[in-house]
Amino acid sequence: MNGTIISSQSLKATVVKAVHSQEVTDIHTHLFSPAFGTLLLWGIDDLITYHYLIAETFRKTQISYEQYWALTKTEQADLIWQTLFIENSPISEACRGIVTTLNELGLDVKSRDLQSYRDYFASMKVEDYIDVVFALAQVKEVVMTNDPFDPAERPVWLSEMTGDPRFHAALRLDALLNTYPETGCQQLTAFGYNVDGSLSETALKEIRRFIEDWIQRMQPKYMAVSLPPDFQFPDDSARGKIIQACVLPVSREFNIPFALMIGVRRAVNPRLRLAGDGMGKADLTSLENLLREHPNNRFLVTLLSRENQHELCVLARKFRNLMVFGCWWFMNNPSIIDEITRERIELLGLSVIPQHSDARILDQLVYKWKHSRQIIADVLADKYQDLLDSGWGLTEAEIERDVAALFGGNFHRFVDGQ
Ligand code: RAT
Ligand code: ZN
Repeated sequence: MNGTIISSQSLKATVVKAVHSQEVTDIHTHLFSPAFGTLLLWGIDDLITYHYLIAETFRKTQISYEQYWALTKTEQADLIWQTLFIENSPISEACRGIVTTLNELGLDVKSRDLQSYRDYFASMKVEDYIDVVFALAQVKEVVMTNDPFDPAERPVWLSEMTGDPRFHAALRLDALLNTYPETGCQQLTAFGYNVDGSLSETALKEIRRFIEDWIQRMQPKYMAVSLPPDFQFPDDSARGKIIQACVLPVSREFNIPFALMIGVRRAVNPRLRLAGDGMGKADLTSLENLLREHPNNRFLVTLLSRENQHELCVLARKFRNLMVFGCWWFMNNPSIIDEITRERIELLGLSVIPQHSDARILDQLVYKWKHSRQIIADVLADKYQDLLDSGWGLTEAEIERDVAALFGGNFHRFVDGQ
């Protein structure tokens, strides 16, 4: 063996150091590069009005939905701050995240002085602030969520924008796959594609052309869709047909994986807007069919239901064209991250992408990665300790190699074939 073998006494510190110093590739966020202007959210008022906190505020105030949505963003942030941070202790994961972030930025969280936080952000230029956040969070690069149907985003892609190379694209296909009959067909027609509601051969060819055009334009790391728990495949619906005849062949031809995010029930409470989505347990037979019938396609998968996580690990043992990633949304809480990270590592070893941030607001990278790193380090330290207890020897370089795979290497190998 090359290198000094680590003792049990120094194991934890070695793992913590490796996990905290390894720069991460964040494979799913809702962040944007500065070229997208106001689509890039950052700063205290965006942090406080995160939709996770909006949902929690309604549980603690009497304000009506209508009254809340009529407030300005600053007024909304004032209400949330007063409700969740002043009148109650901010112990939920989303609230704690704000405290961690402000603290890491060097602000005095004991003062609870919202105005002083606002003053700090008012003095920042976003380009500089990106560097501050990436450095604090030890994030090397992020993957955005890019919707070619979004009227705010489209013009930026259609213009000669020059992006920040740390922000990669992901071609999000929800509008194509989930609402084709209702709106997608009409929108594609307006964009100049010769499609129809009955998905004729011509329409399918045109949809392939649409996807190819956007692949060329965005150079995405992967294509992605969020799906309801009752997602079926194969299936005679518009979604099933478009996946079969368009997404899968284009994914193979361009060598771009397809990410499936399964388990969301949109607008369970529409009055909560973005905060109103729910979840459900999925039937993973559909995913199994996809993986078996399409061995030459690669799939990135994350699931919203805790009850599905074990099944997903077993599926990944059967199909190497499946890469399990992240603790998505309602899974992104310490107790569940701890549980499913252990489960994944026990069943799949180091062949997973344990986490993504799902950050919608730039600053969230700081807390989401800090909190997750703590848990991932705990899990790894336990697993390495078990090995040492069995007489195995480990070096610091081996631990660093393993952490590098989890925090970016596995993604790049899966996506870029590196
Ligand atoms: O986590 C979230 O913020 C959700 O609202 C969704 O954006 C989800 O992550 C998604 O990508 O659909
Ligand atoms: Zn997301």
